[in-house]
Amino acid sequence: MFCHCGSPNKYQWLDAKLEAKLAEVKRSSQGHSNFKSINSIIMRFPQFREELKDIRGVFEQYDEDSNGNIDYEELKKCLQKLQLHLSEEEIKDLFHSCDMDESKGIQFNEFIVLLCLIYLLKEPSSSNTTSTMGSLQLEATFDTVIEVFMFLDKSGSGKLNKNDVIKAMNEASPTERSPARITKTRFREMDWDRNGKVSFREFLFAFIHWVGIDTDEEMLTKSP
Ligand SMILES: [Ca+2]
Ligand SMILES: [Ca+2]
Ligand SMILES: [Ca+2]
Repeated sequence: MFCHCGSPNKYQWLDAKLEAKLAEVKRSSQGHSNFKSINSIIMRFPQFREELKDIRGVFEQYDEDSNGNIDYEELKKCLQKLQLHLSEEEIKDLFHSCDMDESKGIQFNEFIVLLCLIYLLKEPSSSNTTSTMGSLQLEATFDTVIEVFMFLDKSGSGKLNKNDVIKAMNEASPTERSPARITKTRFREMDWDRNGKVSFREFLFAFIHWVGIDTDEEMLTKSP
């Protein structure tokens, strides 16, 4: 009761909002995903890696004091610039929910997650000449990441349960079904707070780790 760790309601509004958005995306695309199997996703990892690394430029732009992390004030300015309007409480939640290692603000890998959540939470821009995130390439990358999630979210609920992942793992490759043990391990890797379901946020953290982007990588040269 007095332990805040793994508290299921910690970021309830945020996860609920994201779930609703994802379910909506799934419905509007009628379940269409360009990915037909886990292998087709894995084959794209090198490209994802390059695209996600390009986000570093955006990170540096918002890391005004160049100390290698986005603090709360820097996040506020970032949200202003991207025109995502949230209450003070919501901004705090967003900040802490992306600070997965609970260490001095948002590092690069956490920022990728943060930016993707912002993208999802934002209403689509009313004019189609300007991009909502200031970069069409960035949006295309996030759209593809969301497609990966869509591929895994078989039930279309906006979050993953174990059955979704088992189904996805075995789809289109009946000859080489993943052993249940591996599927379970993958699922546990993603289910950070161990509540039996994988939120989009948890999925993103696991995903960028699989793709090969980690906290301290390339940051080493930055430390004073
Ligand atoms: Ca900073
Ligand atoms: Ca952190
Ligand atoms: Ca979870």
